[in-house]
This record gives sequence, C-alpha cells and structure tokens, in this order.
Amino acid sequence: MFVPKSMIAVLAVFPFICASMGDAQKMSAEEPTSGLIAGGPAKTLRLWYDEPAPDNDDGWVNRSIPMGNGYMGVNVFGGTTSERIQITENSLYDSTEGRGLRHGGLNNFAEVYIDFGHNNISNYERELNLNEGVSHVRYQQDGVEYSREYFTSYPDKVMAIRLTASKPGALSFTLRPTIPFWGTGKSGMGVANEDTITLSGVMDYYGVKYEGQLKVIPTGGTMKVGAWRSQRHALGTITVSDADSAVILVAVGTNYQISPEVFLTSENADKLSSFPHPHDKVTRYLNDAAAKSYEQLLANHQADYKKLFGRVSLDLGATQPSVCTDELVDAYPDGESSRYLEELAFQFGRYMLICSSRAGTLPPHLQGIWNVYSDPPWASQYLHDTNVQMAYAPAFCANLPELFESYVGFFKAFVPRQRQYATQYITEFNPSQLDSGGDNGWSGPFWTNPYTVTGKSPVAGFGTGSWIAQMFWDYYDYTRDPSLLADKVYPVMYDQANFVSRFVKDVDGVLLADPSSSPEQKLRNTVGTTFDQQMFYENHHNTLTAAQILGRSDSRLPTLKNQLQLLDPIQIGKSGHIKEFRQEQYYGEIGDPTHRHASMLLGLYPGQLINDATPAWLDAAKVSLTKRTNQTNIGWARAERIAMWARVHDGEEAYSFYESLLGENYLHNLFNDHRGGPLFQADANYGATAGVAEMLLQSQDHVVAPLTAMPEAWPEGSYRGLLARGNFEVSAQWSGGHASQLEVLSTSGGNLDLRYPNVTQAVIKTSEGQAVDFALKGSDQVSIKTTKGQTYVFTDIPVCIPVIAPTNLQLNEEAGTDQIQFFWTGSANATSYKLYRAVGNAPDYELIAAEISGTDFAYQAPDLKTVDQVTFKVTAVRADGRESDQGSIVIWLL
Ligand code: FUC
Repeated sequence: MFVPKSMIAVLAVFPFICASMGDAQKMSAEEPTSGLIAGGPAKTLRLWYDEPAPDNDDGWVNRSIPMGNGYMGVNVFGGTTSERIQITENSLYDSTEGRGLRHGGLNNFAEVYIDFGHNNISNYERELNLNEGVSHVRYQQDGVEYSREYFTSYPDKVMAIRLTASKPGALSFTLRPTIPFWGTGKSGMGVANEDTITLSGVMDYYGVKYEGQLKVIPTGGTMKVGAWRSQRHALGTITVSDADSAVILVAVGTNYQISPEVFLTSENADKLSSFPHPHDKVTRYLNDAAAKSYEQLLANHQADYKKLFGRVSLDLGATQPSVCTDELVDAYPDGESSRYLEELAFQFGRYMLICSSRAGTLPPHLQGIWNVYSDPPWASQYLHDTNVQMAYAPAFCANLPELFESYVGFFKAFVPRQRQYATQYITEFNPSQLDSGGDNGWSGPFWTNPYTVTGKSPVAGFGTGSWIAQMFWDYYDYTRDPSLLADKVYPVMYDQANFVSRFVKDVDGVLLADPSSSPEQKLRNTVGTTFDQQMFYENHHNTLTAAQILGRSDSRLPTLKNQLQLLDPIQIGKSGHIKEFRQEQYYGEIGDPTHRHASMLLGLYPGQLINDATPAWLDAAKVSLTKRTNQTNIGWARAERIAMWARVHDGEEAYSFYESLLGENYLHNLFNDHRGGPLFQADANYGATAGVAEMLLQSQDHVVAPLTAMPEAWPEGSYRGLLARGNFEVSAQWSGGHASQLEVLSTSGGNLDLRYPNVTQAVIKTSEGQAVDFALKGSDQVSIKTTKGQTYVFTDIPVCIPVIAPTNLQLNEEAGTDQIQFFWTGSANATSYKLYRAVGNAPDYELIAAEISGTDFAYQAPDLKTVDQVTFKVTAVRADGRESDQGSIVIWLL
C-alpha cells in the first residue's frame, strides 16, 4: 500500500521540515506595500421585498425572512393587516415512529400574530440586513410612517421587536400568540397577565414541557389584556392603543437538556423526567432582557453578531440591485445583478449558521432552526451521511469555527450511547477484537434527533463516525489551539479510531469494513466500500498526527500505526475512476451511476486524502466526478459538487453548479429547495458557502492556495478573512483573473506554505513594509516561518499565462510486442511534452519520457506484463519550461 505523499507531509508539519526547499531569500524593503485589502463588507447585503410574505405554508417556505439565535428560529412574514412571526424551538419534538419523508419529529413552537388592521398601505418594504443582523418592515398608512425592527439575540437569549410610528400616539395593535397543532399530542394554553402573555403546555411523546413568554413594553398609550378563541381553546391577548412606540420581547424554552441522560434513557416518556419545568428559565431570560433598554439589547446583539459575520467579506464586483430579491432570484442566471445574488448567497449561508449553531444550543438539523410544520421533511433529523457535515462545512473555511461548539455539546451528550453500540457491534461483527473492559470506542451513528441516536443502519457504513471525527480534526486544524486539541478533539478521534481498529477485518492482506455501505446507494451491507475505507484512513491518520503533536502514547496508537497502511482507501477502476465498491470494475456497474451522493470522493472533499500531492488520484477523482456529475438536481449534491470541482481546480464546473443551485434550487427568501415541492433543506445553503470558499481558497495539503478555482465570470474581485488550515486568515484581490495582492494573517504563528502561479517572483513584505525571509519550492510555492500576529503581503506577482494542456491521449498496442504507441492532440503554446504513468492504485505518477517534441511516442516496458492497469498521462511544456497544470490521461489494461 502506497503512503500518499501529502500525508507524509502532514506528519512532517510538526516540527516543520521541508528538505526540498531552496535557499532562503531576502527581499529588499525599498518599496512600501500598497496597503491592506479593504476590510469588512463594504456594500449593504440585504434581502428585500415590496410586499409581505403570503400568510400560508408556501409564504413561509418561499418568502418569510429567517432569523435565529441558536435558542430559537423565527420566520417573519411582514404583514400589515396582521404580522405573523413563526417560532421554532429545536427540542419541541414529537414521535417519529415509522419512516418516511413526512413523519412527525420537530414541531412548530408558536405562531405569533400582531394585528394592526392596516389595509390601505403604501411605500411598503421589508428587508433582512445581513451586515447589521436585523430585519425591518416599513410602510405608510393614513399619512403615518410605521416601522418595525426585529432581531434575535444570542447573548440575551430573546427576540426583540421595536414598533414605531412617525406620529405620536398612532401605534395600536393586538398581540395574539397561538399554539399551532394544538390537540395532536400537544396541549397548552396562553394566559395574558398585565404586560406578558405566557404560552405553556406539553408535547406528550417525550414529555416535552414548553413555555414561551412575550412581554410588551409600550411608550405612551394604554395596554389591556384580552382573550380570543383558537380552535378549541382560549388564548390571551394584549392590546396596545394609541402608543408612541413599543417593544415586544420574546423568550422560549423547554425542559430539554443536552445531556447523556436523554439518550441513555430508553423509555421515551422518562427521558426528560428529571429536568425542571422551563418556566423559571424562560422567566429569567425575559426579565434579564427587560431590565436592559432596547438600545442596550441591540448593541449586545450587534457586538456578538458582527464579530462573527464581519470577519469575511466577498466582493465579486456586484452593484446594489434596484429590484427586490425575489425578482433577482427569478432573473438569475441571466439577470444583470447576478454577481449580487452570488455574493448575497455566499454570505447568507454564513448568516444561517450564525442563527442556527451557537454554543450551548442544539446544532442545525436538516432545516437548520426553521420549521413551520408538525411533520417537517425527514422529521428535521440530524443525518450523518452528508447533511450534518455539510451544515458545518462553512464553519471552518468561512471563519466561524466557534459555531462548531454547538455540535461539540450535542456530540458529548449522545456519545455515551454510541459507546454502548460500539461494544454491541464489536461483539456482533468481530468478537475476537472485543475489549472485555468495554473500551471499544464509539461507533458512527446514521441519524439522530435530540432524543434518540440510532445504531447501525444499512443505509450508510460506520464511516459516518470517522466523518464526524474529521469535523473535530478540522476544528483544530483550522484554529491550532493545542488545548482544544487535547481536551475536545483528540479524545473524539482516538476513541473513534479505537472502534474502527477493532471493527475492520483482514481480507486478503488488507483491513476492510464488514459490513459496509456507501451512503444511500443500492448495494448495501457489502465489504470495504470506499466511503468507509477513506473515512477510516483519514481518521486513523489524523489521530496519529494529533497524538504526535500532543506527545501521547495511548495504548491503541501502535495498532493504528500498523493498520494505517492496510486500510487501502483508494482503488482505481478500469474507467480510470475512483471505485465506490471494491467489486466494481468499470464506472457505474454497481449502484446508481448518477447518484446524488458522491461518497467515493469524500477523500477529495471534504477530506484531505486526494490532493495536489496525489496527482494520479486527483485525475481519477476527476473521472468519477465527470461521470457522476451533471444529472443531479438535489440542492445539497449541487453544493457538494461546487467544492469537489473546486478541489480538482476546475472553476468553470464549480461555478456552473453554483449557477444551477442559485438558478434552480434557491427560493425567493434564499432558502434552498431540496428537489422541488418546494422542500426546504438548509444543508445546501451552508454547503454553497463552503463550496464558494473552496473556489477562493484551499489548504487541504497544508499549502495555502488562494484563488484555486476561479471562473471567467469572476474576472475582478476581492475577499477578506477566509480561513486556511494552520489558522491563517487569507485575503485576496484579483483583476483580469490574476491576483494583484494576497495577504495572510498568521494568527497562530507556524510555517506558511503558499502556492500561487509565479508567487516566488512576488514582492513579499510584512504589512509594515518589512522584508520577509522565504524559501522557494519550484516557481509557484513559497515557505515562510511566520510570526504570530503578523500579516504578510504579496504584491507584484507576475502574470502567469497558463500552458494549454494536450488533449485526447490515445494508445495502440502492437500485437505480440510489449510496445505501446501513444498519440495525442498537441497544445498551441507547447514546445515539448512529458509522458507519465501511474501503476495500479498509485497516488502519484512516474515520469517515463520528457522533451518529446512530436505528438506521439512509442513506449516499451517489460514490467507491464506484471501489472493489471496503468494510467498514462501526457502534459505540455512551454519554451520557458512551465508545464501545463492539467494533462490528458488514458488507461491501459492488461
Ligand atoms: C439524505 C440525502 C437526501 C436527503 C435526506 C434528508 O438521505 O441522501 O438527499 O437530503 O438525507
């Protein structure tokens, strides 16, 4: 088994050793640097509409404005006769017995109406301002300008609404919250008392006690409580008359706690029995918030929100559109303001993660933190065969790593149950490896919800667990906090590797998963799917790297080291592709060849196994991606393909998937429609952001590579603050498709390897204009020993005209000889060609001929008789010695 070079490189990162680097060079400091790339999102990023969202389910999914603070999700409709605010609390869960698309699960917490009776309005506008983290409704009625401002605050745990009127005493309304789906396993009441309405009740199945409190704080006017009848029950109301302005505060909660007890208790009705009623907690949230002024609450919220949101900006040259967001979406991709929607959607994914994933609250599920139904799609579960991982995909690259804390807390609560499963499965599948003391690690779950975590599923192999562990590794690798690694990351990875090390079985000298399934594919419970093998390999590898960094000597580490080389993660098939199943020979023989899941490519993305240091695997990944690619209309699958195409350096293909996603899956409020219906899934929103980030910056082989997959549609632009592995904050500015300035802030110190065409000829200085020592690797990579807190600025990078790759490589075998005749279509700007081969599953090529001046070559190799399959590749070389990035490949079979 080959050890991928990249993996050796990763192991060698601590301490940094790079023998192939050239002599250190020193640049002179005579020229001042041209200043830092503009910070902060300069243009206003907003979703806006000139009418309210229709008051129905279609209006919710297509047009309502989503907000959230981890504790609650809200969807604001913006009505004027009656405002509707729908509230989601992620633990209000019902039975999900039975399977299927619509089968219980998360329930709608509350529908809050604010009746104004304004039916004769003009100049209506509602918006969500992403820069500010607030939303507004504004209009005129009878010569009075009415406005409302909404925000959901993580630090103060409330939603706040401020209602104002331009004329004193002109504000009157009735606050009328309701309990949706009352009577279907859910009971409750709404009581108005002075300035507060309390909704409280029980959802029977898990015994969820819920409470919501809404407090009205008017300025001027009068206030009185009342009641109205909804369905079979009476609910309290508060009517404000003739006020100047008012603030409404909303807090919600349940008796749910993110705790192992919930998952370890088998009786559903007992899971929450030891936890207190949420009344005191919700009362405290509300009273604490009410003790502060609206301005103070807003300032707290914006300090928290902007610290996260403002870290990253992206400018693709868009101008502020004159049309509403729904028109912008409808006009895409042909509309004049396409770039604006592309910038907006990138930042909207970051916004949604900030709303739905905060420390101490439940992580984002299939719909993030937004649900209007009693039976949301797939019960709003957490699915670990792609969807949860996609939710967190932008957390690291788009510089929101602390948002992963929400999942860390959830994982901690459910993992004790997964430890029990681990012992059960080792007993069942590989009893000779069982640790009698019960130390068998934890096994990967498929689906979970806040109450239950499942064991094995035939739908996906145990690779789901190693994929979870990979998120933890990324959490460290992007932030480089050693105490985080020791306390939160390493134990998760090590215990997962412990399980895997006991689970895999020796099959003809390699260690394979048995049983094994490639997520959602037709063939189930087979042996050694690429999904499982790649995930296992990556986690074994990362665990060993982490142990080395921490100086650990835990008992399973020697086993992991021995096993690593036997996990055989990549098999190249006869189509030159990466196999999904070991039994498959040609692409698509087994399973659905157009399947939405591209699980055999997870080592390409989001994994690190297939990268620039494994060029033969990268080419094989491209074959698989090309064959798998264009059929899917599934939102998250399109988002994943943006990133996968970016990883094989194809900006045009990556962009085409961003285009199809925005053009065909994005709804008017930018919610992603999974596959028509519309059927909202938040994963593609998060995934699109991550995919675009991969186009702009990559670091999977621990080389910081900005602007890796740039499409022609984005000739000019800049970004600021994306995160690369090693905790490097990267900013870039480009024009004519070429980087004019790159900046790297070294947040943790350490070695910076940076790759960009011709970067070795750039002027490299600190942001203060000081000279920088750096070493060279070829013409396109530099290495700098960085100082913590220092920013490194790269300017005057000579434009690199790419070498056009040859195409259409073909071969002929002379019968009865061991000679192969190659011929290809030449490149317009090459003077010679290079021919390479990769034997079998080798990750890298061997050079077999250089300086070939024509477009054919006769190759003779006696060892070909001993191998089954070889990938041959031809590249073009220009007079200046530069070689084409891409080449043409052909497969030779015995
Ligand atoms: C996985 C995906 C589906 C869908 C579902 C909720 O099963 O394969 O496309 O996203 O989760």
